[in-house]
Amino acid sequence: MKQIGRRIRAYFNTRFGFFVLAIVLFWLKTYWAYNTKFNLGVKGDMQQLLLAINPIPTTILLFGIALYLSGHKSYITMLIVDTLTSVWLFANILYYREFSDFLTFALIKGSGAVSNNLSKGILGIMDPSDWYVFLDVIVLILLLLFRVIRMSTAPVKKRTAVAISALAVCLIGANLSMAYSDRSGLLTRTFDNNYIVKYLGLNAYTVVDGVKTAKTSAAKANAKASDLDSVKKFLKNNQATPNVEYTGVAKGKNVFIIHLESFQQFLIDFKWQGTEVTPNLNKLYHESDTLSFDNFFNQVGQGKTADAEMMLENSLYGTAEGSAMVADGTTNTFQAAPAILGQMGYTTAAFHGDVPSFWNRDNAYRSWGYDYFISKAYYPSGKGFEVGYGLKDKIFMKYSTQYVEQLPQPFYAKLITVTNHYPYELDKKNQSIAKTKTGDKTVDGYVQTAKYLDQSIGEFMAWLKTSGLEKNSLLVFYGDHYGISGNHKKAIAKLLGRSDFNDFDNAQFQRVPLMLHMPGLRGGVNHTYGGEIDVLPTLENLLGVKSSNYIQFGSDLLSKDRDQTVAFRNGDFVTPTYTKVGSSYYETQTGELIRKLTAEQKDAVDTATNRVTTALSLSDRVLNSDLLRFYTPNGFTKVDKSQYSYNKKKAEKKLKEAQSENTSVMSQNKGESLLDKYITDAPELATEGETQDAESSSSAKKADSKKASSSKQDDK
Ligand code: GP9
Ligand code: MN
Repeated sequence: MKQIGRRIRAYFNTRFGFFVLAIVLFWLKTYWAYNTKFNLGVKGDMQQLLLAINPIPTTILLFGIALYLSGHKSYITMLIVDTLTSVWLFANILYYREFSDFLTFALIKGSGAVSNNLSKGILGIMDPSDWYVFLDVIVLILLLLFRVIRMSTAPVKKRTAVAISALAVCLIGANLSMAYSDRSGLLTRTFDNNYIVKYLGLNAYTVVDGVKTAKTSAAKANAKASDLDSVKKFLKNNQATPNVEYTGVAKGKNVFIIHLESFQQFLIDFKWQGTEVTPNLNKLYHESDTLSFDNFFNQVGQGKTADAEMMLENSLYGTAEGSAMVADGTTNTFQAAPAILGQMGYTTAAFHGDVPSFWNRDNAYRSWGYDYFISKAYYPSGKGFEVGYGLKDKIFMKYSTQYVEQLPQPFYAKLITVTNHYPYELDKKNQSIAKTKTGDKTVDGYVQTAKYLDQSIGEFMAWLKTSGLEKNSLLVFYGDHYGISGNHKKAIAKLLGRSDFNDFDNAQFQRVPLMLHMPGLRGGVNHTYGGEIDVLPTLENLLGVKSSNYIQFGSDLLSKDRDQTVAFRNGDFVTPTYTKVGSSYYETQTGELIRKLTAEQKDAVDTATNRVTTALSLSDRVLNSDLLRFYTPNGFTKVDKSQYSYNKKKAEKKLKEAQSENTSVMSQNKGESLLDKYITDAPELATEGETQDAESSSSAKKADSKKASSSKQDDK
């Protein structure tokens, strides 16, 4: 026994032995921190495995630097690297506790929000066990100080050091490919910092973030005010006059933006086995006080939901590189809908039953001027409450109203649903229509989740009536992007009862609903061609806001002189006459492929192409170079991000205080909540007592999410 002990000690007395010990300790403590200090949403065995092993490659690489040095210097370097990486871990633990997200260079560099909020409450948010992350460093120092381990001066061969670094690089590669097999597009789509940490580890995340920041800040540093001139000129030349008949008709009304996840236009009035899939939305679509658009297209790129949000609330396109909410949401200057309306006296709130870090919403929403961001932690949790990316829509809608009713009116509230998201999974109890029978697994569950979403909207609308809110609210419903991608042409053809489905059809299939509903609104189905970029100017006109004051790329959909070229993010387009897909052109009305363009046709498609590419590249320039910082619209005050915090306790306190204004639904109901008037058939809520407070049920949450499917790659 003694001999074994002596051997181990002798091993640790070598430099290589000490190196191994330092790595093992660092690995263990990081894994402990992952599991106890963060909520990374690990699902399935593969993710568990990756979480366990992902600290190893980068730790070997970083600590391995010390092996290139000789004698004491080597040990000291190892300890310095260990300390620095531990400080980084510690800082992230503190930041995460407040923001449920990881620190970014952009935050550290640019925004006052971190320093402001962190330094203020640093002691309050610190937990004594946070300090355990320094234990390994202390243990190593003590072992050396008390000579339990002696520093070895015997050199480590250069060859060995190089081999160790090479091994680390190979391991990083292996880690990355395993991560990609579970989550395609992990680095290109950069959904969520939590994902990168979960799959690749905190240190790898830091490098990814550093590279991203370096790339974006170079473009921003070189930009100047005059770069906006071409943008302003383009917008001026392409401006459409808003429709005066609608100007200000919704002035002062509450605004609800209802984000219908992955909801396509073809679902409207669609029947499966003789039953309407979405009767509630169909009803809204046809109501005389709903303005519905049947040639309205989604225009998202890689950023999908994030692109839709960017267009809807800023009238700027998502960038070619992916989610601009992620790349620019933290640091850029924006003049977004919440800020515009907030400065007109509106209370603004976004609602989403997922973690706030997804698509960097937590930071982007601050830059957009949202007063409140009601995310996952604000909602109750319980067995079966979640599926896929978050809270099930019926539960989400119901519990959103307990905050909606507290918002001082008028308010602007955006509710982002999520159950109708790929891979369209829903438990038996919540299914109320049979799967379609195309034989394509990705496609066949779509009607089930769409129906579920529709029912949640029906329940929500009923509550709006009960609470009296419907009378003084304008509701904007929109589908964010396709649910069934062009990779499923055969199944789509079957679903639509057609013999074939080609690229042209797929371009037309990008239609999503847009419905504006308000009692007294002069409605009807409008056939203008437009897209998500046009929603904000349309809304602004209804609310009596002058869009021409802002840098916005869309135009009022009700305008009589608007250009109806709808740009897709890849440069393709649809106009009422022509559709461009890649290098092919089609007649939009007949779907006929144009084999040889006439001179007139060539002229028309060239004009459209030019318009589309110019708009996209100018919009990209605005975001990539942060050009809005050089322009403050008349009467608009630049958003001060540091003023916003989405901490649950703070938000609830602020809401409570706001009740004295007597303008919220709840205060007008003598301070009584109207939540119990909300009628839902959500089976999860059927037995009282199952509902628990969000924070007290993390174990239930973990158990639940473990059960959930491990593969949630987006359908590309
Ligand atoms: C996640 C949700 C999904 O919070 O909004 O985003 P998507 O995958 O549709 O872009
Ligand atoms: Mn989406």
